[in-house]
Amino acid sequence: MLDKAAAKNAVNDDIGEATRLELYRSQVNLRESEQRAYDLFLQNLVKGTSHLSLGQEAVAAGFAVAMKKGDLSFCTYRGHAHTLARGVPVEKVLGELMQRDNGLMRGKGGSMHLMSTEHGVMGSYAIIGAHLPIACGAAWRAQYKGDKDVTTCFFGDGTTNIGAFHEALNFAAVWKLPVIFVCENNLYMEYTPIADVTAVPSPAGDRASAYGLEKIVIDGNDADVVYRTAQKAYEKARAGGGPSLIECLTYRYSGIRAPTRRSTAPRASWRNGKSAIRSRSIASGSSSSASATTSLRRSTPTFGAWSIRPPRPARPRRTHRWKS
Ligand SMILES: Cc1ncc(C[n+]2csc(CCOP(=O)(O)OP(=O)(O)O)c2C)c(N)n1
Ligand SMILES: [Mg+2]
Repeated sequence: MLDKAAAKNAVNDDIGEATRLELYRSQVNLRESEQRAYDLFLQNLVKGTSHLSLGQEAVAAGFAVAMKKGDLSFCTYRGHAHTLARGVPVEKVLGELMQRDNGLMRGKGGSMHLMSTEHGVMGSYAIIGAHLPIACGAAWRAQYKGDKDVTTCFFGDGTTNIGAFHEALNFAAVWKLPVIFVCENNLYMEYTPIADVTAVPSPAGDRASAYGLEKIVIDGNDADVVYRTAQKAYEKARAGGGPSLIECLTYRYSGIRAPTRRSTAPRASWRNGKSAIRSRSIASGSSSSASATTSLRRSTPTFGAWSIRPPRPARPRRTHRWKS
């Protein structure tokens, strides 16, 4: 039989129940918001394209919970989760995807251009690698002015073979900038397995030593691990210890963009992003994941087509056909 008291002591260590619940809530919020974006896309209510990060929630939640107010974050075209995790309301993000006036950019930017300076969200960048040098600039400003904020820059594994990645890391290391580079390694860059086009097994981690940085490769699907790693990196950066490069191993359930799907083969080896949180919070006897989910649903705003769930198509639309 499960000894709840023992489990509580073992689990609620440095993280504690309140933070663990925050991590869990954030992941549920991200998962459900992205699922909603997917549904709206299938209803043809999202214009243009939409890059989802279903399955990668633990990275966004773990870092955002570890950040302080005033910290800055930069992300790619796959930026819904990173924007929501910083506290931007879901109706603003989905409104933007639907080109509504209530959207974050009043409907003028769309999925790939989410930004909210008020929340420290410094933009989503569609050009691979373009935002890494810009993140260095933000961190340089903090260093120059003696501000204590830290900048976080999220990017994919494919970005590690782009020149700007290496230039930014070198620059950040030379100047000891308060910037954290976070590589979300989901195994693929568009349709290409990253291992087929990269000289080293860990696309970010194995490059760290070239810039005098520690190799950090973590389970990016475990929010506890992400949160602890992020906290350490933020403490180091705030103390003037310079940049960190963190590779988070994760897996995206959907294709490069809605509504494409991915092969299910590698999926089995990847845990659901929220299962670690759910099992820990139940084992520790803290508020159950079910009640967290229920209260989250209760507080979820409804707007427009929010409650409409269309029937799933039997097969996803094929957007790519390889020539033999
Ligand atoms: C400089 C540049 N080259 C090519 C592209 C086209 N492109 C869009 S997404 C993508 C794949 C990026 O893969 P990764 O960095 O692993 O991020 P993920 O999509 O897996 O999150 C590419 C090549 C681009 N946006 N910018
Ligand atoms: Mg990738």
